[in-house]
Amino acid sequence: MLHFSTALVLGLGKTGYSVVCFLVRQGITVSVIDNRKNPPYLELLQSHYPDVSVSYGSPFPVTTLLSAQVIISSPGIDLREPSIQQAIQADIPVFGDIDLFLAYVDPKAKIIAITGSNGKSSVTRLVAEMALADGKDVAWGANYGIPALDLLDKKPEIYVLELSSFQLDITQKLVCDAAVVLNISADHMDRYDHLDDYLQAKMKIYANAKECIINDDESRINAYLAQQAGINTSSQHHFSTQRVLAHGYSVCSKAEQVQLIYQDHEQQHLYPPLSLLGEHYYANALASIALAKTVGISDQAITMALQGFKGLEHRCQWVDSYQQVQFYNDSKGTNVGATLAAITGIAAPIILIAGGEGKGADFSELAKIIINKVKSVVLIGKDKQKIAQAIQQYHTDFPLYFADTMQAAVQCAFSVSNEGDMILLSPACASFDMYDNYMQRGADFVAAIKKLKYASRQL
Ligand code: UMA
Ligand code: ADP
Repeated sequence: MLHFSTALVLGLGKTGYSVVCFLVRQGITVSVIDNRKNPPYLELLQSHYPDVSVSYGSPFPVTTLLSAQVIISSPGIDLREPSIQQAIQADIPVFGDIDLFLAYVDPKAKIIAITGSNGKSSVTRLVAEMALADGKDVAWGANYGIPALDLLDKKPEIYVLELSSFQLDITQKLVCDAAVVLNISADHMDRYDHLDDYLQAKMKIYANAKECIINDDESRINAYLAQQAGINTSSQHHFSTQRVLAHGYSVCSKAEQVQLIYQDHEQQHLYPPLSLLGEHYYANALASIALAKTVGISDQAITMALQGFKGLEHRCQWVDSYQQVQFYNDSKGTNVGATLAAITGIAAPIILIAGGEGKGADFSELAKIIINKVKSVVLIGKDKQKIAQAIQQYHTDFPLYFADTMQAAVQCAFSVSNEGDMILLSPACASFDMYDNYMQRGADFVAAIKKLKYASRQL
């Protein structure tokens, strides 16, 4: 258990506010500092916790940090900031909300931890559905939805936590029952100096996990694990969509139907695949089955959840069709890896709407494969020129269009479409340059499709 009587919280967003609420209830004196003058949870804090002092500082003043007993930092805050580094050098404990969660969670509860570049929320939700189908008390959240500390009140038997690399960066010691790194592709390259630093942050999830679920198809993950002596092989459970594993979770074909299979030398069990678009959902389903089995969820409940899972909104979601053109919303495609998965999963010919805040990404992988299935690209947002340059480097005459709003992008995509085409919003970028979040961006896309249909009815 951590012992302190005062704490300095960095950042007053969702995490910071949940930390304040939790610590005040424990009788700890809390103060908050933010780089923004008007942080998102300021009003709520002032009305519920008027005694908690909030200050503003950009960068965070070293003196404030050095006078703290402990510092609890929000995931969005870059730990490379010099004042934070000075506090760490001065041996002031700097940790995150997940450390607090772990210090206070009932030790009998099972904790499942999920990370990866893509698929975290889908797998978190699917594992939670499996637990629910088994009649278990389950709470899910962290990077997805409810902050971890707010889940403690529910006192469930099982916690399913989606953890971002930022949360893993700041967490000092993550002890959990089962963990997975779903996949690794470049993301948040504005926060990491090298892809290896990002990989290392993600791989921390396995360090103190009782059971490690491993994606055999991911060369970066396997190369990293091969160099580590720390992970006990008897606690490893492998999955692959590329080959049938003699001992593990795989995809197979039975009676001309795709099935998911678990087998070892003693047993074999078949599960139905998810009825969702994209082969990446095979991987998500396999990882979810493996996680669920390690915490004792029954095969029957796993099967029921797989059959009933409809996927999450804004992830490769079919929206509508108009004049034989199909529209897909993949607004949560916020990095190149997710957009590649969407393009692979959706039938050609595709008209792609992409762009936004690129987070320092290299778009060459996207540019290279675009020719295979995509017939034209409509670019929006802050990094539209960067994506255009990447595409033109590989395909000089590729049809590129530019739009300033989602409505204009949808209209443009539709104007160059033919019957049978798929218009896919999968930005490969974050939404913050144009929207509050990816949900707002997806909703704007759906609204733009409605307007397009409505406008033509008015003619
Ligand atoms: N802030 C600073 N300085 C900074 C950055 C932020 O002062 O350099 C302040 C902001 O002014 C704001 C507060 O910190 O007041 C925001 O903190 P935050 O950026 O850590 O965000 P939270 O609102 O606490 O939300 C975080 C996650 N956000 C990030 O990691 C960026 C949420 O994930 C998560 O749901 C929430 O904690 C609860 O656990 C969102 C996200 O975009 C969905 N995550 C990234 C992703 O999925 O790719 C990692
Ligand atoms: P995350 O929480 O990691 O962002 P989500 O489940 O919200 O993951 O999905 C985000 C995006 O990644 C969506 O575009 C989705 O279609 C795509 N995606 C989901 N699972 C995978 C996967 N296993 N591999 C690649 N892309 C994926």
